[in-house]
Amino acid sequence: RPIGVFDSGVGGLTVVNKLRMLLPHENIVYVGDTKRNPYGSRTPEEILMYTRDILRFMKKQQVKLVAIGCNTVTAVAYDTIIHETSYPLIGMSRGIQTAMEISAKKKIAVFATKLTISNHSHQKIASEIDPEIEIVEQACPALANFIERGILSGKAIMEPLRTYTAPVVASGADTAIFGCTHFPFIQPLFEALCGDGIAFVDPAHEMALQTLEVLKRDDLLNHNPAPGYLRLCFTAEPERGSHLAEHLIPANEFSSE
Ligand code: DGN
Repeated sequence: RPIGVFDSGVGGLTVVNKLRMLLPHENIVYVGDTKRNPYGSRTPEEILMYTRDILRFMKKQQVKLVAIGCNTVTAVAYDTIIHETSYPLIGMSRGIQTAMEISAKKKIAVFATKLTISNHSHQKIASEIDPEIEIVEQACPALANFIERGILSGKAIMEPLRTYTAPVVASGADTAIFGCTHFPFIQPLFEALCGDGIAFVDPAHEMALQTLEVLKRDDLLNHNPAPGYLRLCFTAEPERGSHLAEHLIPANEFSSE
């Protein structure tokens, strides 16, 4: 049985990449909701509805676990849908703990969609663990659309990125977390603008580790020695999505069913 991963578009492929590095024998069914993205400017009610649609599809695929490759869904829908699935559901919220471990100044920036930021989800988790932690929240509404169009460098994307990174650099944060799964695809741009003073955390890494833990715990690991397949599904323009995915998934890792 496969693992399901989904996102509003191609962003969740950063999660797929981490999963395939750590769990190369697992089969993966990926859903990119290209028909309804970006999720970042939707309402929580809409996100919940889209998530339920995708989870119905995942159930038909007989998934053994779903990894939510989207921070926006994790922020606004996870607490509800966790009660509605018969298989384990992994969200993206663990990465903030890693960021807290590495931030000497206890000042962490979160780059995310508008909806994730207005939900303050990173802030809530962090201050429960350490009330003294300071979270610098930065919405980046323009970025996901560029990445969906395959634009990962150049003046057009650098301009809004400069606007988003400037206040974070000025804040003195020493650590930043990618609060949107699209952003690790442009990590070099973030790093170029933020300089050496800010270390970046990609929560997809923690998510992959957590997936491994849960698969082991529930005795769900795939012991077949062959490389797992990756099946990509997009709710609109599937050819464009698959074509873009080929560029976003390391070449030697790419094999779809
Ligand atoms: N990639 C998604 C996230 O992690 O929040 C959402 C991107 C979007 O739809 N704007």
